[in-house]
Amino acid sequence: MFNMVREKACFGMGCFWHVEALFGAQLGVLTTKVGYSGGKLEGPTYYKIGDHVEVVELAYENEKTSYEKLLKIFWSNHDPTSKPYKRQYISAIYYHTEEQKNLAEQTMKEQQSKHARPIVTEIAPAGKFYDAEDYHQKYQLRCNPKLLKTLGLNDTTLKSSELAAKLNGYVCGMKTKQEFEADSKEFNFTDEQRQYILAAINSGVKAHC
Ligand code: MHO
Repeated sequence: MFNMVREKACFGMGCFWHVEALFGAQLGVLTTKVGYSGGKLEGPTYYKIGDHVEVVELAYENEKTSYEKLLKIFWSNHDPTSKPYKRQYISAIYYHTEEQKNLAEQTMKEQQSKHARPIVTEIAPAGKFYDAEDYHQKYQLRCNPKLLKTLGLNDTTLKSSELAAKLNGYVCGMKTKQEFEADSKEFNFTDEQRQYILAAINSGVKAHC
């Protein structure tokens, strides 16, 4: 049996709540976690983040997506030329392999022609990743306590669950109803869960930061 290749990726694109939802909704992205990386301070927290950056760390399946595809999503969903008022919110790619590094640098060069100002994305090797506090994980999905309960998700499983990553994307409006229907073939939602998710999609509520 062919073993699925699981790879890691790490991106900073400003406030990590909606970034987690954006990537979680993508086909081939298995799990997502928000956290702090890119700095030297040991044990950063949201209120003592030091020189770290808000990032999302994801595990993806190379059969169904690719680093190139993830980079496309990265570049087209934020402004990589903007210099935020805090390092915490910078545009960043923390790579795990030489191949990721090369693709990050190459696509950054290609993207430059789309911008009048220089791209300021920090591209650096992935250092230690510190999980953010539980209340930041799957931030939007957490606002649906009833759904969490029917799915049996708690603080621990919210970080590791593939279903939670997808749902967090759906309830943030990162996918259309049609896309949800197509994706849901992979998951056995109960009718109640389906109704809840569809209601969230129909409400048109988008992720906020
Ligand atoms: N909405 C927050 C940012 C939250 S974030 C996880 C704010 O504007 O302060 O950084």
